[in-house]
Amino acid sequence: MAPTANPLILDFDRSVLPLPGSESIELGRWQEAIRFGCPLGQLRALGDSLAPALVRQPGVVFMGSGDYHHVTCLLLERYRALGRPLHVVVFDNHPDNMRYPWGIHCGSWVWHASRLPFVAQIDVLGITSTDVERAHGWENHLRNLKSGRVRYWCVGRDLGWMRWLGITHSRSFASVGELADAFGSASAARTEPVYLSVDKDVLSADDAHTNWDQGVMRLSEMQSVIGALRQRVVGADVTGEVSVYRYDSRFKRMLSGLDGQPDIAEADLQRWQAEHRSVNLAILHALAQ
Ligand SMILES: [Mn+2]
Repeated sequence: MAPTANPLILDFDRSVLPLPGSESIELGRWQEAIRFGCPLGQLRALGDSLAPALVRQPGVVFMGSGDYHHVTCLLLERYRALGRPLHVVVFDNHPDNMRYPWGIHCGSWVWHASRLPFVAQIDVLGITSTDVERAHGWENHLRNLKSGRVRYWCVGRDLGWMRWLGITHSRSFASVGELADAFGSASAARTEPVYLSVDKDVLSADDAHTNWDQGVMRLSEMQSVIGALRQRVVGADVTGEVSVYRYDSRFKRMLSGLDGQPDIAEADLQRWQAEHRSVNLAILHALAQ
């Protein structure tokens, strides 16, 4: 199983500290083009340049900031050749299934992934963002929610508007514990290979700091859900590190400025990146046990 091979760091933003046995690919020159979002052609160009490095089926792929979460779509392509339907399990505080008219971005990649013919279902676990509530409802892609190909697993959100539209597969729970129990029973009988994608913004600030709207899941809760899926996992990636970047492009500054990311002091940055390294080790441990 590939996830037990050595970790691979796609080093766009110098935020991922080295892990045992990790290899790193320097991608700083791609940062401006790929970070936050890009035209699909640009993502394909990155895919072409990474192809030789991905042939050897690396272990867990670490990509840095959640601003690179759309790179998951490239990594998923490798499982087309499996010839079996893939179950994609995402940990994220946001649905990442939003409308975005300028190509693909970190908040819309789930929609793109749900259109891949070999992806059977995408479960997004741990959402506490109000992106899923009525005021933002129209910003979500609805067809994949209605078909159940994409399912939101939220905590403390009001999904009443979805029922009204006939979306029944997405649910909200009072706690992560209840969510994990329900997801556990829903997936217990499944046998498809799983691709796991973790955005650490799903975690509570007690476990890891992000410079971004973060969730309430505890690391131990995430580890036990991952542990239950472990036997089926054929590939995985992790984002959600803290990193700072100022775009050359005014357009990207405007779009990402809308997301209100605050500045971070250098001392905090180093401390938080070390904290993220322990979380990365915990995720590798949960997959390897
Ligand atoms: Mn994400």
